[in-house]
Amino acid sequence: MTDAGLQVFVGIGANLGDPEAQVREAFRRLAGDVPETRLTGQSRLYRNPPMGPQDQPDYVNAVARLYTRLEPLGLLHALQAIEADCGRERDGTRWGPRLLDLDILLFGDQVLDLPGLHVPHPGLAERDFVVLPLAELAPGLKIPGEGLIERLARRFDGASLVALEDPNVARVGGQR
Ligand code: PH2
Ligand code: MG
Ligand code: MG
Repeated sequence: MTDAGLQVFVGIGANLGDPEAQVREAFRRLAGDVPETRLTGQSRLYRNPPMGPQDQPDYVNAVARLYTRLEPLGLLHALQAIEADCGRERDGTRWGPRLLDLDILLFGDQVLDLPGLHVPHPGLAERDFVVLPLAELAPGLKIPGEGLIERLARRFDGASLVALEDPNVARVGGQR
């Protein structure tokens, strides 16, 4: 790539099959399968209870940092192709269980209202399983309309998130 493109953050979630393996596979595919795009950071993986309907298994969540030269909808379609490849079937159920969910959280500092794509992700600020991994990965990050990630992170005590690896494990671009 001649220029690095825009910094993008993607939320990863899974709660069916082997959720931890699905999330690790998602990182591998984000690193290798998306054109014009580099994976430059990964948060730890966190097991946590479902938001929404409670009659579904716990989730494993994480956040990835990318640099992409794709347009927003081009990246969205690439992420949907990875979801489909990883076995996701869309039945239209809101907040239902899934093998793999990849959500664009932030796209540079853009605010987008496109068909099927709202950025910043509308639920971002209210979700500890998004805010805390994001704060870990990108201290000092500014969220359009919300301010600093640290301000959002202070709302949560992290009690419902269980990290699946210790903080010293080396990962691409993670903050140590
Ligand atoms: N995703 C949902 C619904 N509920 N709960 C947790 N803990 N993590 C998720 O990623 C999640 C959820 C729909 O996208
Ligand atoms: Mg989604
Ligand atoms: Mg989601």
